[in-house]
Amino acid sequence: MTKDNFIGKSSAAAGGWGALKSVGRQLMGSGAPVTGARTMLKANQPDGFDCPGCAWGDPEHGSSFEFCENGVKAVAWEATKSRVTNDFFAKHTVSELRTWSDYDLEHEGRLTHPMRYDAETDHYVPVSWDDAFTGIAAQLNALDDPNRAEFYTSGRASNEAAFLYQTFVRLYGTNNFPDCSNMCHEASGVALTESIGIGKGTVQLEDFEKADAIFVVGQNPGTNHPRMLADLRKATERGARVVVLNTLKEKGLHRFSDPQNKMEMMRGGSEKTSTDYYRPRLGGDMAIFRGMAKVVFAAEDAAQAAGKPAVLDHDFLAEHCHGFETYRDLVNATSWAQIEEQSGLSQAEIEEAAEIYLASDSVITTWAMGVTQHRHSVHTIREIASFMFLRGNIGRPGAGLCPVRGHSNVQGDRTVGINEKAPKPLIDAMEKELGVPMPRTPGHNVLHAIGAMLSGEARAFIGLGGNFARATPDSPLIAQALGNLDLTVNVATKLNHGHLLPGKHSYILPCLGRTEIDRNSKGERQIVTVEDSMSMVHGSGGINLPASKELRSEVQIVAGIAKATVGSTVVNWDELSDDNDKIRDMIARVLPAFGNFNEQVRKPRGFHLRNSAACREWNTPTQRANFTTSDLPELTEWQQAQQVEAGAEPVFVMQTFRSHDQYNTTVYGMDDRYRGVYGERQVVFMHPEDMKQIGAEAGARVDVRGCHDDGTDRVAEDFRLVPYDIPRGCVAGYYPELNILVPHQQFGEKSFTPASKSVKVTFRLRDAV
Ligand SMILES: Nc1nc2c(c(=O)[nH]1)N[C@H]1C(S)=C(S)[C@@H](COP(=O)(O)OP(=O)(O)OC[C@H]3O[C@@H](n4cnc5c(=O)[nH]c(N)nc54)[C@H](O)[C@@H]3O)O[C@H]1N2
Ligand SMILES: Nc1nc2c(c(=O)[nH]1)N[C@H]1C(S)=C(S)[C@@H](COP(=O)(O)OP(=O)(O)OC[C@H]3O[C@@H](n4cnc5c(=O)[nH]c(N)nc54)[C@H](O)[C@@H]3O)O[C@H]1N2
Ligand SMILES: [Mo]
Repeated sequence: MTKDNFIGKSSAAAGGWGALKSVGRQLMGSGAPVTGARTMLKANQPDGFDCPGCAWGDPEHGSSFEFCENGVKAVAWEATKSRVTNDFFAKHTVSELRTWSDYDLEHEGRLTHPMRYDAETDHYVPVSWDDAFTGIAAQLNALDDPNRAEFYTSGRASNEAAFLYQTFVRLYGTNNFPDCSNMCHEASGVALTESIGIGKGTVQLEDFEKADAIFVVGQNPGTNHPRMLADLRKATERGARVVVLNTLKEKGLHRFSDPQNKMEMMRGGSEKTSTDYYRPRLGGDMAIFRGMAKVVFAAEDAAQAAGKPAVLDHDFLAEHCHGFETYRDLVNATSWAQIEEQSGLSQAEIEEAAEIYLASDSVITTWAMGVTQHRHSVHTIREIASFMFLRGNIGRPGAGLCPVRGHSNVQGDRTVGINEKAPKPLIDAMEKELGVPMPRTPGHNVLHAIGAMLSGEARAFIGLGGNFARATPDSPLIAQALGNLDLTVNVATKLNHGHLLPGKHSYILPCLGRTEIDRNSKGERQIVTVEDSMSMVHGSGGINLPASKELRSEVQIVAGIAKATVGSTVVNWDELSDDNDKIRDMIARVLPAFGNFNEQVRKPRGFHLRNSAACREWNTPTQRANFTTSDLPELTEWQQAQQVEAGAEPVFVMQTFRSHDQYNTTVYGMDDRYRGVYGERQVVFMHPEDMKQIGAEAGARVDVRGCHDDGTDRVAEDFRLVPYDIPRGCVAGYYPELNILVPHQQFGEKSFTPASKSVKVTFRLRDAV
């Protein structure tokens, strides 16, 4: 496909031959087809490593290799034979590398040696581990206040690395823990804590086999949680209803052809992954759930009037809930006109969806970024929880709330202490364990860290994985801010743009990946642990030889920085980092939910961390499940966009999401097969009528301009328009390219999550070329 012909046919179903072909290409491309295939067979197996692709749960009895195209991509990406050597850094200056694309940088392969930035030559030069640790410690200890350092975590870090990291950072003296979760499921954590007293989902994988209806809201599992498709498909096959709310018609949410099913592959068949599909406007989900609640209340009134059995679960409401009457009044006071306008669905469609809820004894609701990355996300999730309370759809088999997490251990990192809010029970337990005081003042989340960097208050940044520079909103501002720091450190497997914005002192510290064998000083193999979206904790041990002899585990790197910075009087870093069992013993002492951690984690599928809300125990201030007290937003971003004066440039609401060929800021390839876009990522999907309105044809070149009014001109230049079946006034395009348009001042109420699914933009046609 040429650049001028980038719009093509999309696949008929998710999975199938297209997925197998793509897997073949990935394994060949990694330069190691045989090892690659062998490596894949150990993904998500009891004696293998946890797939770094997503946080979907593993089946209890799944002994055979679970097929997942994007899991293969994630593994092949890490298990590549390509290497970034010291010669590579000698050949290219940092300024030159900054002009490379994300794709080109990561395709150079795995980092192999610790590097230090030399400002005079503008090159990264090799450094010994000890010199790197001492250099970092000198900068950290030179700061007049520990709160001037930011300690970022991306969600691939293991429980052991994350726990050690939070121990070090708190001993150093701060709670500045910005992490990827702040840009991801933070709204779920905040909302669920308020509603049910725990910031996690309440269901386990087995519940998907028991649910009568599953509502899948604002997520694209075909690309981002492919193993979920098999569970949705099984549900529709046994007659459960799978109701999708998604702004787009996502391929994987229609049909899935299972590459493990030989008969189906032979006849080119596929099965349904959903039974009912609704397409709201961006940010319209809260209105839908409120509309469905109206229908439930109307059904209850009708049942009572007719002397029929109640529709509401009155026992659950009386015994377990707080604020029911207030919620009912709020729902009754909300007009259908407002619900219809915000959601973009008709009353009849919402009634139809609500009837499915009413006809189902057990309901699960799942959601991801389409729900969490809006201004009113916390309110939307509390609305979802309230709707589920009405019929007691929580804490019983086949029913519950399921935020589907992103990174493979983002949930675990939070459990073991990566939390800028410094939870009191954790700090109390840490103080007891170590016998020294720990900071209790809340630290910085991602947006606060950005603010502190922009104002000059922050002087140091350490990133345990991830790509802070590209994942965050307002990327050009962030780039500038990082470059002004005294110290930047990145612990990473591959080179990315974040490493190319060095502060005065800068280090790249290369670490082992999940797929690699990790041995301690005695040569004993070490395992790490992770927690999935269903609160299952399991072990992960690599099987491949490390990409370079110089690599260290994240645990060893954190311990190295810690020992050099805070010394070993309180914590014996050498001893802990030489035996992950000892770290796990310490975790279990600090967090009793881990019980006999070392024994439990060696069981084939690990163990389940007890979830209070799933046991109908509510750790909220009211000791009950709390109904929401929020009104619908006065105006959603879509409604605000409609309010432009006649004759003015039309304003659109844009969501920034993932293509089928990327992992967050890692771009695997330039295609988005399920959406029919090939060889091009600078695209914006738009309704054909909207294209007519701005005078554009398919493939037209445009500049996209942000509308946030703060004096900063935000322009994404030279994007191509793709006509697409998407609600009018809503557009979509890929992150991270479009992060340039996401204003860091526009964020979720209470969650501080950048509102990257509701960015107001306008379009200018570029001159025809
Ligand atoms: N292969 C692969 N796997 C991944 C990732 C990856 O990049 N690549 N990323 C991982 C991470 S960190 C995460 S957080 C997850 C992300 O998983 P997803 O949440 O599936 O990620 P997005 O691509 O952002 O897709 C958002 C979906 O929500 C829909 N949507 C957007 N706005 C709205 C709205 O207002 N209402 C409704 N109803 N729908 C809306 C979009 O159309 C899209 O289908 O995936 C994880 N897994
Ligand atoms: N506009 C917009 N912005 C978004 C989003 C969006 O939907 N739209 N989504 C947000 C979400 S949900 C998330 S989670 C964030 C993601 O933000 P991050 O987690 O910061 O970003 P990633 O792209 O996942 O990080 C990729 C880098 O991680 C490093 N890496 C990979 N594996 C390992 C490992 O095992 N160890 C270590 N130490 N490093 C490793 C590699 O160097 C790689 O370059 O982005 C957020 N930003
Ligand atoms: Mo995420």
